[in-house]
Amino acid sequence: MVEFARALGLPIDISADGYRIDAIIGWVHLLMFVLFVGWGVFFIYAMIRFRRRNNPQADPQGVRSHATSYLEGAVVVIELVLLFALSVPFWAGVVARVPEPSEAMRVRVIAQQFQWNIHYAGPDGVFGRTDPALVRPQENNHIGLDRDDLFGKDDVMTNNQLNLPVDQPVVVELSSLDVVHSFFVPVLRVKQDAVPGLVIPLSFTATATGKHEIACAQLCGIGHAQMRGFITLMEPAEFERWLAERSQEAQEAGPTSFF
Ligand SMILES: [Cu+2]
Repeated sequence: MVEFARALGLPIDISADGYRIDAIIGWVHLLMFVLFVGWGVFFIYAMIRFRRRNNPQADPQGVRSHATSYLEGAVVVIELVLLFALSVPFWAGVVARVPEPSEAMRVRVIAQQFQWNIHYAGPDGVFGRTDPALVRPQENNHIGLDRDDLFGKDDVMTNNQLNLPVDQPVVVELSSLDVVHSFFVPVLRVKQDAVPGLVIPLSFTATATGKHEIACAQLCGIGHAQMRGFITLMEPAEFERWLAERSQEAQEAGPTSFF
């Protein structure tokens, strides 16, 4: 079923759980195709069978067979199977189950008209304090990170570039500075609205290195189409090196320097 879904033109899947989404997409499309063909054939049959030339007199009693009721019943059963055998277990086991802080790497993604702000805790693993009063777009501090905070000194910030390690669970803590956006990475099969005032976690495990696109999947204003970021998946050692280097640069450049 996964292969069937791919044949429909889905992007490559580099997420540990992505195959389950693809299976749902495959089943839904297959069953909708059967329904489409079935109802189409029935429609044509009814037009020919009950054409006016052969039925000059209307039949007030109408259909006597229960075949269509059974068909409707079968459709309901199939939809219940799709919902309770595929979708609900996936939601409960993957989407709603966010790994504990100890078993996953955490990164903050703060959406904004029209860019993705990324905040890494740095080598100490603790996010520095952020304060709306410290937001300085001209200094590239879009999220108000406090560099004087003990935990904030080694933090790393990037714009529109999310670097992550492969083969380990990642939790993205997603929020928004202004309006509703949606964090969409097709190759990871994740899509989640970013809602002002909420921090919404989403998790995935990437299985292959490479550079892919992050799209905003919620019309968020005049620059929505330009709200495009990139995700680069790296070997864990390479990622650790990158993070340490950027953290070092940030600390050497002093408290007013942001990248
Ligand atoms: Cu947006």
